Amino acid sequence: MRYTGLIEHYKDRLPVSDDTKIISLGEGNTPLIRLQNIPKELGKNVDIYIKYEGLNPTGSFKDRGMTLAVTKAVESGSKAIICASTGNTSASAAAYAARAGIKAFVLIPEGKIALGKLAQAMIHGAVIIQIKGNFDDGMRLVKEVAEHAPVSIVNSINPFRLQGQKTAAFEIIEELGYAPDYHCLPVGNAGNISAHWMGYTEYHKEGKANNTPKMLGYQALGSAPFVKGAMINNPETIATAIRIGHPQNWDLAHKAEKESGGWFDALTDEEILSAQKLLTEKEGIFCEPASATSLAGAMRDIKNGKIANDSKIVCTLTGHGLKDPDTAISQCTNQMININPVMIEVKDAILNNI
Ligand code: AN7
Repeated sequence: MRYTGLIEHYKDRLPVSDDTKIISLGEGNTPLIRLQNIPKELGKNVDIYIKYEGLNPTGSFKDRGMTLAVTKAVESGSKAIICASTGNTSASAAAYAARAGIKAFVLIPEGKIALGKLAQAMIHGAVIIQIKGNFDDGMRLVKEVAEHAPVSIVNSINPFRLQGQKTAAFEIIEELGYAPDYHCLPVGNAGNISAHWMGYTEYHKEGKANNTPKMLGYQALGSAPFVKGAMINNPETIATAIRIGHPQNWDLAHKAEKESGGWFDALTDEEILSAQKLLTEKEGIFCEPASATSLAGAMRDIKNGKIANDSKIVCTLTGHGLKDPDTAISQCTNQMININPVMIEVKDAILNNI
């Protein structure tokens, strides 16, 4: 059967009816890739699977929640959506609004969103409101303005976002035939970790999985309110997607941590970037910096024994590497070889480097 997106696929588990007009770009159904080289280097016996959410239509996991949030906004008669964003939500909102024929307003922190995400929001025709402030300022403003203007909020405080995103857990259980022992995610607003926990517990209660994973939430050290146990006012990290100090799903994320027996921890920017590079060089998988936080955390906790030997681990890679070309290029030291267009010089370039 032709795959036509996650609402169609999971419509019995989502708040839609036969009359609902579905706004979809074919999101979901992303690859689960077993790592082949990195686990060997860790010196432990573990199975690590990557859920490659960067292969969603706009290049991030946000599409899972956005398809449902926009579908429901349109169903309720909304002509405009709004969000604050570190980038990916704005790209996804812009694309789904275009698909639905409605308007998208996106509030982004000036100078702090990756180039690919900005290009997406722009080309899809969103109204881009740059603020001299960070994501948390934008989120506060969005909540305020939604009480005074006819717009539907599509940030993860919108419960339909989490309903859509829970389907990633369904896909993992269906593909593996069981739930993993650990599920590692990068955490910003903590919508995704909360949504995954909803998905895992839903399937577990129905006997579709014998177990539930421990949920491990990894943050960037300069932007780690869950690790600190309190909100942070000036979050900083090179992983701009998760440069968030006032997470919007505080209680739900703590519920996921406690009920699953998981934990939060933080990684330095250096650890995050080196995990991103390791994935590209050893496995051929390119994700954006924030996404690599999940693998960076998993690797550290495998090495230090917090993650038990013989475990099955899923790491979500939330966004595609092409989202942030600047950060990718800036950490590469590859020497460019400049030549004249003659065969002998190409041959020399090969023989000198093989
Ligand atoms: C690549 O786009 O918050 O913990 O405004 O883009 O569910 O917030 C992005 C978040 C992880 C964190 N990885 O997910 C936004 C935004 C990537 C992201 C997260 C984001 P949540």
